[in-house]
Amino acid sequence: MAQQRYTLTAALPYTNGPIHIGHLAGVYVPADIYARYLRLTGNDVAFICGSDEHGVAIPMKAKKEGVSPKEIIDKYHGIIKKSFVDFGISFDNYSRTSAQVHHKTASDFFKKLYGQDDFIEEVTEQLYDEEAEQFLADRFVIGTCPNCSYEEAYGDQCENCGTSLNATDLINPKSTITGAIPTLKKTRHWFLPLDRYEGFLKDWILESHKSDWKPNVYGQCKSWIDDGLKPRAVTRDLDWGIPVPVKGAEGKVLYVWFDAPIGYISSTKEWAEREGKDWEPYWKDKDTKLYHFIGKDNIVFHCIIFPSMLKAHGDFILPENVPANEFLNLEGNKLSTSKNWAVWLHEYLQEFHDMQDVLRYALTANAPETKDNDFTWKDFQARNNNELVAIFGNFINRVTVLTQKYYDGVVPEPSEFTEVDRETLEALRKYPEKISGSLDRFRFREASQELMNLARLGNKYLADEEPWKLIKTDEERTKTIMFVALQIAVGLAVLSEPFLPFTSEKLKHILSVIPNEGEESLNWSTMSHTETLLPAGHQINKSELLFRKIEDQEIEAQLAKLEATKKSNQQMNSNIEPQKETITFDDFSKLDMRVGTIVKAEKMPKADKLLVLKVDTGLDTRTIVSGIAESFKPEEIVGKQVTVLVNLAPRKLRGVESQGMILMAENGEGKLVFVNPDEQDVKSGSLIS
Ligand code: B3M
Ligand code: ZN
Repeated sequence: MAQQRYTLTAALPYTNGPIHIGHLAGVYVPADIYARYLRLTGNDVAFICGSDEHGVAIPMKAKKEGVSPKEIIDKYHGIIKKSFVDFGISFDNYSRTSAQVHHKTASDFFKKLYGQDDFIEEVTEQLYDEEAEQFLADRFVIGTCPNCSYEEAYGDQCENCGTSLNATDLINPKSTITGAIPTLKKTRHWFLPLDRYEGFLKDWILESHKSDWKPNVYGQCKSWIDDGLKPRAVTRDLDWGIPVPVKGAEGKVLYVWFDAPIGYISSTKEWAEREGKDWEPYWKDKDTKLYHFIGKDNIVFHCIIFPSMLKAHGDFILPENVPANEFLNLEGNKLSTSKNWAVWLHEYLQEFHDMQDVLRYALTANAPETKDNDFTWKDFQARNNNELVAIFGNFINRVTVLTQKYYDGVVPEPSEFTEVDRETLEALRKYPEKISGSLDRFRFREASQELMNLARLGNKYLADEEPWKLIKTDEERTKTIMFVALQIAVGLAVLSEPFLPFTSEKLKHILSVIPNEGEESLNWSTMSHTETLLPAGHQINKSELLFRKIEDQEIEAQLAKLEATKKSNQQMNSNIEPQKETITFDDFSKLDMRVGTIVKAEKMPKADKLLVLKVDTGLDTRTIVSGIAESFKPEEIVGKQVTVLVNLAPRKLRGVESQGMILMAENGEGKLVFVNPDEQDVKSGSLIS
């Protein structure tokens, strides 16, 4: 099969903290499965990543830890890089955007677009913190998202609906440095006029990728393009980042989301340099297939902004696909670095030593491929005990122990195959294609279950044929059964590599099928048309267990750890928000708050957090859009009495006019609760004063 060249990128993790299971599930395990699979099927693959070391998140972390940004990036670059190695994420190169090669590549990229007049250079009013004497961009400011009403949107993006924002778009912005209300101050920036690329994006995404991009990705792109794209500033008033390489830009750096995706190109250059390869075909050859593996909050940058940059630049290819995953939650709550609500990879390995593949498998089998999904420790234990141990491990253990016991580890010579033997071997030969079929469509959950089905095939074959009984009465038949079972064992060794790299390596060693230097290894493609994967007479090594059972108390210990985290968060959350600036009685008397009754509730299409409510305010029945979809199901709040601010100016949210606001509070677990008259049945319209 002619070699196809692939460039696979995985989102560059910010070096402002360690990585957790959500990163693995959303981005890195699917990317690694795909990279390993492409290599196993004879392709030329550049699997590229690196640390994202610019952006406001880094100096914020540095300030919090009382160290320099450089110390922060060096600390977390090392921790993250090691985590990837520990979990077998097989990057061909893992670079970092503080590297000189990246500063040069990103600066040259900017200068090319600047030289082509692709930017709009403009002095505009930007948010400014008079106390901190600093402009407020990106995570230096939070406020209400104009698109979905999420109240902790950042200055450049709302993590709730993914929309890319200008800081001045935020409603009720607040500095995250001092808490101050920002003022406006003039400053010069360079803008990428995304509106100029609307036509190109409509053709490239909405037309040519209508059928092959995942619906969750295509849908987000379509709604942004349909809503109209606006110019986005690609420079910042910051002292941390890549200096803007043009005159008149002193004190300014490239916006992190301008430079970071260019980090994929820099990392490819660094890799090619080290390997004595030419990097250009991986980014410029029209036959190369470029795939970006990311989480859903990065879709706008990888499908709208970076492709527009690549298009403007003109030398580079565009991504063939961006198979973004949705988010993984942990025990029913959003994973959160700041709330320490996470399973950190380095901690996992301390408690589940050498069990990387168990986590890889559990995260893949339950991956948030089309919708947010929940990681529970119970499911983790079940996937391990009921599948990896009881099916995969049990099958391999029986085959290898019996081969040692009956034949001293030598693969027996089969005699006549029965119909069942032939059907079983025929089924085995179909598995490479079955699993390929799922992987080619980025269906990693499905692919992992096909792999487990192959182990089920082996288990069932042995259970039906019962060689341990036949050995006493029919030695020839037993040899044939063990021969067939060993072929399945080799099939598992080869086909499990993308999903369970450590187990695959161990199993290849047990079966003694690790190729000598220069020898062709058993590979995916040859399997489907090879009669014999393990010839009679081949000597296997001694058997060893591939997986161990996870006991209930290990899971209980993990749940107790999370409970303790929840309690400490509640204590922390109990520190009341600082009081807002004082208002006069006149200001207060302008607020018209009533008791309202929710008479209808439904989800807002394509917005994870929004519900559209019909509320009887006693004055009328009106529509109110509320960001509570994550805390309540529509059907559970109809009839509820709520406090409504009825004289708030109407606002359009996702095209729906919202006439008022439901007052909510956040309980100690970070869940939203209604601010309710204490559950008394109060008449709708009653004034709250
Ligand atoms: N550093 C990761 C994030 O948004 C971001 C990805 C960059 S990929 C070029 O969490
Ligand atoms: Zn939003």
